[in-house]
Amino acid sequence: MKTHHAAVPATFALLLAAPAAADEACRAMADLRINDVNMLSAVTVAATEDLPEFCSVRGYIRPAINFEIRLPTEWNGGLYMAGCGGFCGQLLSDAPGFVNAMNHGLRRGYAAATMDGGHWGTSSVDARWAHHDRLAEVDWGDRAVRETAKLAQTVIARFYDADPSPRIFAGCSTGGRQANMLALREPGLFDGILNGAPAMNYTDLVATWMASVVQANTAADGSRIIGPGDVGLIREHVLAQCDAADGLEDGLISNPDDCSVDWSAIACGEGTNAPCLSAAQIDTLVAWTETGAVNSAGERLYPATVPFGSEPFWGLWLTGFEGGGGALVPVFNQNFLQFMAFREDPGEGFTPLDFDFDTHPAELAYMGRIYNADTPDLTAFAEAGGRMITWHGLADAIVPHGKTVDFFERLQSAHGAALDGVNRLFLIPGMDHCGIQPGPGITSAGFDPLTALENWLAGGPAPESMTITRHDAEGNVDWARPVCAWPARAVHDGTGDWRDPASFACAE
Ligand SMILES: [Ca+2]
Ligand SMILES: [Ca+2]
Repeated sequence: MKTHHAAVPATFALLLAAPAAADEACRAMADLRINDVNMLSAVTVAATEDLPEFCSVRGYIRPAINFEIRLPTEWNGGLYMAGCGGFCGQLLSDAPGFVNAMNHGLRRGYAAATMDGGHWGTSSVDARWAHHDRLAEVDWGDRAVRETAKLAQTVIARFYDADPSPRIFAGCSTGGRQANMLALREPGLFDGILNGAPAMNYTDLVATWMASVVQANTAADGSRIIGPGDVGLIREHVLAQCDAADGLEDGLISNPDDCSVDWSAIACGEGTNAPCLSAAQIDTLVAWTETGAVNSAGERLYPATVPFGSEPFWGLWLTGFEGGGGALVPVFNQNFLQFMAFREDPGEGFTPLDFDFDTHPAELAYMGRIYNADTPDLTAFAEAGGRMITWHGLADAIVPHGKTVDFFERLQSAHGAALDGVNRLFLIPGMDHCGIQPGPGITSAGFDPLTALENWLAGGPAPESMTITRHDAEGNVDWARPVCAWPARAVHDGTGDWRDPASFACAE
């Protein structure tokens, strides 16, 4: 990619390298007059060990979409925009790592942009901002991303006197929902999209499915049935039954959908002294991992369940931690039901236990039209030349991969083999939601879909595999292997060292 410099008036051309001229070009961005946009500041930020020198442009798109655009002095010609997670609500310009983090692109020389989803919240699981506020809900639904993306492209064109290419969006979880939304509603806005763990049907996932998870783990007296003290036993038992079932004893459950767990060996019986699970706890596990969200007729309301192998991550999502904290799913579910899920907010007082699986799912349709990006039709995105890489951890207990696999099966029915040239799915063994928490698999730091997307956008073939790498606590490579484009899987050759990627090949 070419390197560009900030466009400065001809008078200053001889001073191009001088900091004063670059700073003047930056400060001029604060004076741009753009419809519906209030610029607040534009300042040059000096290079650090972590980041190159950039011009930081901050402001808001009316009424309340706060954004930051970072324009590096040494520009690679592209745009990298990051999505946001959960209910968003904070401008996380310096989010670390790769997930919903614009600096990941800035480090490679992209102009970078991010936004807060169109409202302020105390955290990404706080939805009080949505109480009787349809405009804020529409902004969170898609306008915050779309308008920030358009604004970033305008500001880039003014600053560098060139349009960005390629234009890349990267998001995970809600950021993945935003990725799908862009492909469906604004197919020409980005050339390439990195789509992680997409929460694409927010109403069915965060209202219906999460309510089933919470109800299944709540006893008649309101107490939690499975708590943090039970997870170790469950985890050991699941691993013992599922690790080798994928053909390789490596501490990872690479095909969680192919394993079924018999709980009887750890069920409490008369006179049991060993650690064991009560009948109620086993009922909860069966509801979480097999039954899922169902109505009173037994019909499945969501095509995913808690995957086997996700137990190491249950503290944060499902059960809470020893000593407190965690268990975000009940909080997330309750906030969504109270303030976001229904056309008329039931508000405080409505709890996950009030969710009725026969009547409430149909009442979610109104807000679903605002939030959901679940239509298996990438025709317009393909016609615009779009390329997407979708990735999902196979140990994700809050946005389980089953929905993404179901969506890809529907995409494949709609597009056939042409799907491979537009959107490729990578299912990553042992990975937590968005690769956030360390566990038996890798975190988001252990793979690099951005390079794969860059190569694809530069005219290379659609990616067939990527290498995932696990590092130990000292930072040395523990193991590495290919992860293959769905529906292929990395298959072990039966004899080689499983820590060596050469021992695997992609096969269906
Ligand atoms: Ca509302
Ligand atoms: Ca295994």
